[in-house]
Amino acid sequence: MPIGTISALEEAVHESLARQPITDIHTHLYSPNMGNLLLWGVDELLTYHYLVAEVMRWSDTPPDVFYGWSKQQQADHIWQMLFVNHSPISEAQRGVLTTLQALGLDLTTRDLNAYRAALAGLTAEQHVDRVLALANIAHVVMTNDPFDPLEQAFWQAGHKPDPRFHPVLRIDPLVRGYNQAAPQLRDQGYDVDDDATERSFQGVRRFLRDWIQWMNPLYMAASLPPTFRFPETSANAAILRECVLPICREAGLPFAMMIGSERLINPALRLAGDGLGRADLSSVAYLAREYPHNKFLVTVLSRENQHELIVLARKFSNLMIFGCWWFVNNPVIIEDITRMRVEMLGLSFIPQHSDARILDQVIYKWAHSRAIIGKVLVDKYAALMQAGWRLERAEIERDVADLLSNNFWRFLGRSI
Ligand code: RAT
Ligand code: ZN
Repeated sequence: MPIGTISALEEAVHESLARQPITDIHTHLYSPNMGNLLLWGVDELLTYHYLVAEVMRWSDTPPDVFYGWSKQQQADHIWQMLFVNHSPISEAQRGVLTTLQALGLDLTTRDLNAYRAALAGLTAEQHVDRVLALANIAHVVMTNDPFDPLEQAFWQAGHKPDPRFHPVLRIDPLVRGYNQAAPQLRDQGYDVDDDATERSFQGVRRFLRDWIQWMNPLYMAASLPPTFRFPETSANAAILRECVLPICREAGLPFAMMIGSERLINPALRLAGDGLGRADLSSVAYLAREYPHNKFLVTVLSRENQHELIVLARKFSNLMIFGCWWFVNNPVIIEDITRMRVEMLGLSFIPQHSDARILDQVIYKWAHSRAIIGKVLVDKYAALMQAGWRLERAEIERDVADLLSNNFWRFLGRSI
């Protein structure tokens, strides 16, 4: 039976979005059997680097003093400054409230110790089950760093992640600062030079092949600066051309480029100290055009690049745009970007990823994004109804499944 009224449409869209299990295609979460790498709980939630940046605007405590405190002291300080002394209305602050509320905690008490106590005693596995159920997430895509000794110990011992958690081979050092990465490659037993020589290419290709075998990743990924250019006469570009692109192609893996992050514009803030810049997307066009047998997943950090990226996706089907990344993951910008994407690409994109660093955050990141995606879809379907198009509920469910899960798996060429 076709949908007849706007309120039936609203119900169908919001219910489809709530019921559709999500594939979260970019997170910083880890399988629970990866030990301390997986962060979760109230103190981690409060010390999220987005909130560290925000607390520094009110606090007289210098960053190095703050970072010298225990995690619990840091969380106490952030709670006091951002939640008690001022109303928590920024997106990252509101996210803490959405999360605590969904976990069943009473926000009227504002009793941080009670919130800590309510989660103490849970195992990581129990908390993973609960949080993924609350957020309705079926698949979590990780960010796995082959230069991290903890990750090396896990993967090289042949361990496998929980089947809901999928690896991604993250290779920033190779394409962002190859010359500094070379000694680390030699430490891992790869015979490479500091510069982009034939010996380096061979060593890096062997490194990538080995890690693909150990991890079995869904894709390879790097965060790139606004100054990223390709082609270019630099070691980074040579490694991309001679190693990353051919190995991605050989292994059938997309290369995810997250473009626009400027590392440590305020180094004292550490992880909270990165900024952004507008990227030159003609390099993305070059890659998509000149490497038609490679696939590219792309997201951009600058608001100013969003429209241009959508235009590129219209031109190249080996380019899949995804998510509203980091500084554009705010309601006003998510809505703007999602509307533009729908209007120019229909349903052929991946609207969101959480970028969660703390397990509990997937609750708020997805609750907030689902509401915005729902609002945009209701508007667009309502316009179809007005034009005389008869919409079936099953068609809405199909479209929502494409957005929240299937477009990703189809692009990878894998079935779930
Ligand atoms: O969003 C973030 O937490 C950033 O710090 C980055 O990790 C970014 O998402 C990235 O993947 O580089
Ligand atoms: Zn990220």
